[in-house]
Amino acid sequence: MRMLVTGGAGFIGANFVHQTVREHPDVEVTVLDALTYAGDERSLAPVADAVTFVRGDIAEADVVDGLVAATDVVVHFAAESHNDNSLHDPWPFVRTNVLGTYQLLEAVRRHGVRYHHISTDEVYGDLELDDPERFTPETPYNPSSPYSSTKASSDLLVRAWARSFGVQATLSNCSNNYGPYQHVEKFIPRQVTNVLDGVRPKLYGTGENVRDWIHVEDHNSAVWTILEKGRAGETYLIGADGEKDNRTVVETILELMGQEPDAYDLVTDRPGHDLRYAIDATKLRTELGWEPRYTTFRDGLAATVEWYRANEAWWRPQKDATERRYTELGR
Ligand code: NAD
Ligand code: TDX
Repeated sequence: MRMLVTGGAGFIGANFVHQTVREHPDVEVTVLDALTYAGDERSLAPVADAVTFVRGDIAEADVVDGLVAATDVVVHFAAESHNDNSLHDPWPFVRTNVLGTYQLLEAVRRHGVRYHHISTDEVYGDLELDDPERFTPETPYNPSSPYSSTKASSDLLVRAWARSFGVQATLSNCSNNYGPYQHVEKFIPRQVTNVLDGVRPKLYGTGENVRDWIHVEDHNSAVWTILEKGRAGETYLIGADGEKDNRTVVETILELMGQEPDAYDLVTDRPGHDLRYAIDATKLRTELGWEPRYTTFRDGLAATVEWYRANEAWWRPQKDATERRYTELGR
């Protein structure tokens, strides 16, 4: 099978390519990635001999058409992915997440290619802290930020192309991922690398916001389960029952790194900051038989801390520019 992975030089995409090369050696992988500030070809170095890398933009029809014509399946990870950036400058989010997805959908429609769309639980908006409900595939879309609204827009395009044009598409909406190769702008790597630099972690607002953490390997094993067993036109929610408030996550990082648990600062909150996300993954577990492997957050987090400790050469080039952007935003 020939597989085109968009965004394969980013955090989740690179981990997906590693997992695919390791566990599905019969698959011929081509990565299409624009190498924006968030992409890093070095994340693919351990599998460079096993994959074909193409630097290109998913919003450019010609680039996309040629590659889609030569594949059997597209797994679409490429996106502008950071909420804080989307509040500062939404245009790259509209261009990549909406127009880019449109170009891919038109290409898979023309060439009759199977398509899997990677999305986020943020399309559902947020929950109250004490709400007993979690997100399900039936929860109405209610995105808050430019990032999540462009992801919601792209999901709706996929659903329409599946229904109206018969495109063989599946969708997945996953909760917050953690693990190796995540950009230092994101919450967990930012705090871990701050501590390594002798800087105090920075919690937005009061730190009470809740995210539903899943290890990136579990997200990607779920994507493989959907590729193998999912039904066309269906949406699957991916989550591993990992709800934690941000304060608890920071305290755990501090403790794992030998610091006092209160050695953090509260900083200006993110505008429109979603309070809580929580995924009900019953459909994925019962219909497709998927189970997560990283069920102890503390162990997965400890391994992630060690990865950042051992791989400073990977993250160091991004760190100063990232913190300069945060200083401009007052966070
Ligand atoms: P990331 O920012 O680490 O990586 C995105 C990749 O896409 C980068 O390599 C970048 O160079 C590439 N890219 C951006 N614009 C492009 C364009 N126009 N053409 C080609 N390539 C382009 O993001 P991530 O955290 O790995 O997220 C991957 C996907 O998973 C996204 O679709 C995101 O919405 C989704 N998702 C992420 C999370 C999470 O916790 N990180 C959770 C749920 C869903
Ligand atoms: O320095 C920080 N301090 C802080 O308190 C940063 C960077 C974040 N936060 C908070 C904001 C969120 O409540 O931590 C939480 C996680 O923040 P992010 O890592 O920016 O993730 P989030 O906004 O929840 O979105 C992530 O999960 C869903 C990904 O970035 C998205 O791509 C994905 O769709």
